[in-house]
Amino acid sequence: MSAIEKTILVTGGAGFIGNHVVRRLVRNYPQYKVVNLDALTYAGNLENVADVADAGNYSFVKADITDLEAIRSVFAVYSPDVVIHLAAESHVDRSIEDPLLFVKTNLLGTATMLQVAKEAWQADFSGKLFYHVSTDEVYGSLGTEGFFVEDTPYDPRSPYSASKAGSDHLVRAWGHTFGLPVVLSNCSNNYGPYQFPEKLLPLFINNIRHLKPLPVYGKGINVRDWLYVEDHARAIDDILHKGSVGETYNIGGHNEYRNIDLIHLLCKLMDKKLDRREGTSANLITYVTDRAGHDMRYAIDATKLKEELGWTPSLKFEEGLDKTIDWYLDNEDWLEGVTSGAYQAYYDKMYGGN
Ligand code: NAD
Ligand code: TDX
Repeated sequence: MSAIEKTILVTGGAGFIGNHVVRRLVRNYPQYKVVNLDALTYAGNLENVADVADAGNYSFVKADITDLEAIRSVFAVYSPDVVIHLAAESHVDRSIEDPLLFVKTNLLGTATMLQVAKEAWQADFSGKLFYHVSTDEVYGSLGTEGFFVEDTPYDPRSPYSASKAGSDHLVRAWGHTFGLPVVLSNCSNNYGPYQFPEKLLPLFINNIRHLKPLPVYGKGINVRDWLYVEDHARAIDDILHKGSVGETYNIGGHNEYRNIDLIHLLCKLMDKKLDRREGTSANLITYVTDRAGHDMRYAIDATKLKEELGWTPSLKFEEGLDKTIDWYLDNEDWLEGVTSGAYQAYYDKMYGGN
């Protein structure tokens, strides 16, 4: 194995996006040591990173980002040069059920990570970087026109997006006040393998598999801008290596769908793949009460990332969706594993057991 050039601490590396970031760094950069720090909440699963668990340049540490002493010890043991901070509570519906958990994890957790990084690095900030991974939801909700750019004013509207917006402000404050080298990115909706089946696509794929109702919120006319998760991980890699300290980069695929159109496309593809009569999956569509405060439209303008760092999405949506459906159908054990136990109680509470 080559000598270690730097140590990268990834928080939330056992979650959906984190596992793709960890896998990419471990495989593409043998000269980096990658430390995956995760509390393994319901959303974190070590199976997501099982294929890199034995790599010589990888370690896992179970710790909670809100636990100051635990994070101090992780820094003392591993002396990271870079933090890529993904750990968060990430599901909007859960933030409506339990907002204080989101405030704790996303605000206190981020402040704790920032403070410990500052303590550890302040003697010499050169070569150090705190990279904060955030969301387009901080910008609020769009009408039919326009896109979010990096200086769109913040207007978060759910406890989730407000806690992420607050965490972005904390990161900039540590950068401005203490000189901590920070960089941020705000990405649109991700989809792909290993996403917890509380989010739209894996939930609906799983329900179609089991011929269960597909709960469409409101009229299904809300618009999301979808990006394949590996394209997000590649953007994070580009920003880590080529981005400028103090900057923010928006990441998105210019790939907007109304929920109901996306769901019909999914239903059509799944009927074919499961060899079912056309219309079988669409018959499962059930309109349910809308999400409280449901943002109407998100759409990212990623021109800065394209022009400054040369990043563009690699996959067309139809291709990404096809790969994604195949992955969930080929990984039934994973789906069964994460939907056993507490998942059923969550599902019954949210969707009344349908
Ligand atoms: P996820 O919910 O799948 O994973 C979150 C991970 O963080 C889990 O592994 C969980 O165990 C861990 N975690 C939670 N609380 C923790 C704590 N207190 N201490 C340590 N670890 C903890 O989320 P995701 O979809 O992978 O999102 C990752 C990041 O990207 C989040 O910050 C999210 O806001 C952001 N983001 C997500 C999307 C998306 O579409 N999923 C889009 C843009 C930005
Ligand atoms: O059962 C459902 N029915 C439904 O109609 C679910 C779970 C969702 N929806 C709708 C709500 C949204 O308009 O589908 C859309 C997508 O919903 P989610 O998958 O919950 O994603 P969203 O709320 O858009 O947020 C996601 O993208 C931004 C991630 O969960 C966030 O972590 C990320 O920051």
